[in-house]
Amino acid sequence: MSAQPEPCMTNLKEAVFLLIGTYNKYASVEGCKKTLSKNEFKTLIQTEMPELLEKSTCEVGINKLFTDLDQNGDNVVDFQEFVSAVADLACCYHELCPNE
Ligand SMILES: [Ca+2]
Repeated sequence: MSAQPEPCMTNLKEAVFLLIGTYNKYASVEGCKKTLSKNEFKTLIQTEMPELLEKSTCEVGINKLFTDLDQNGDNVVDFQEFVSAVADLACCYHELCPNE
């Protein structure tokens, strides 16, 4: 599936396509283009969400995060595993930024 914008783009659809496009951008760098290797995952986190990791424990943090996300233990993070983590993250941010 290509992440091409649709004619009737809403904010939510745009967010979904952005999520897909961001995943695909990093997943397509090496090996299987549909999954994130540990290297691709590391680049994604360091580029898109550097605040998730303390600099002093960066490598340890990346490994732990990768292991946590790789739910089926096949040593790659597929899109479903990635989206599941993003959903958890969205819940955290939602708690931090209540709709008042
Ligand atoms: Ca996996």
